Amino acid sequence: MRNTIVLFLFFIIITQTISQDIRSLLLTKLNNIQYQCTNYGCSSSTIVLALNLRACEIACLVNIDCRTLTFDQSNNQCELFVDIPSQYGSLIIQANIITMTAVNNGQLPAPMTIDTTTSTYSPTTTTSLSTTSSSSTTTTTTIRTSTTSTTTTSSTSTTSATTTTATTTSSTTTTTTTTTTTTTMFTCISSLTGATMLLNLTNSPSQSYTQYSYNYIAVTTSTRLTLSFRMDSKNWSLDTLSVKRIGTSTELLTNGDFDSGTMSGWASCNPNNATNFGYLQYDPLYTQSGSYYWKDASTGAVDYLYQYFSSVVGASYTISFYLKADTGLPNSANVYIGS
Ligand SMILES: [Ca+2]
Repeated sequence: MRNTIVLFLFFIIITQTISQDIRSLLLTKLNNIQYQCTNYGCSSSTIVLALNLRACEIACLVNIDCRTLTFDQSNNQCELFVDIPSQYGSLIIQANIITMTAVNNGQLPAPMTIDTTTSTYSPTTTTSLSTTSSSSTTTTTTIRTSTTSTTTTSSTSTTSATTTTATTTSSTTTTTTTTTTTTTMFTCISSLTGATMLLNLTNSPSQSYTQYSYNYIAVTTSTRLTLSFRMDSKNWSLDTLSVKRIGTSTELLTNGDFDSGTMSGWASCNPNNATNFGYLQYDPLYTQSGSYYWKDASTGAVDYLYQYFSSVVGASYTISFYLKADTGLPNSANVYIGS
């Protein structure tokens, strides 16, 4: 009878040993990745201390329910999970953490999205992570980074026979990428909205100083006269501008002939970054009046020259100027009044 009991116990031990021996797990290894349960539906985990990853693997193998493990190389903490990441939880990048998860029937788990929630990874970098399971099957998981705000909350519960400890860890990582598109609107262009075009020359042939004259009825108390030029490789010459209210002799432009030798009264701008844009030129041989004129060889795009003059709403004005063209192409000359 005593021998029978001993034999029976021996049989139980053998059976138990055999059942442990025949359990095998095919694990996918993810370096620097931590599995976290982020769903209250997942089962509680078990934390054990393991000397190394191999010991942690064995601990998982011995634990009949273990299907996922994480091993922290910094403190040898081995955490065993019942679930696999594709069921509950998520994978996050975490240095020194190795996550191994079970491969069922030789099938790799479904591709999983790994959230980057640590600042050690550049949020603008896209990295591909390749992992190899023990059956030499390779799966590639793409780490996707987000430029929007992301919040990751993880919770871990540890339960023992006598005490219950619940630890909830929340971490929030916010990555914000702001793209600012600055559109510079030069006042010399914006004020042209609603202006009246007096002159529009495109690819003009060369011409000597030619006077242009227009009548205009003012609609505002301050009226702007704007001239726009382009001539690649050659130049326009502008001189002797005049604005007078019809019936009077008072010149309303300041320095309309440029012969103060300064830009007094005038403003110019080059919003399109053209080269060889216009400038005040001293050359008595090529002026229409005095010694100075406006020389403009704006290349690649147009530039602008403008001046405001006082006006009376409803009153009529005569605008005149002299314009000379060389033989550069392409070229354009436009004159606007108003606004
Ligand atoms: Ca002049």
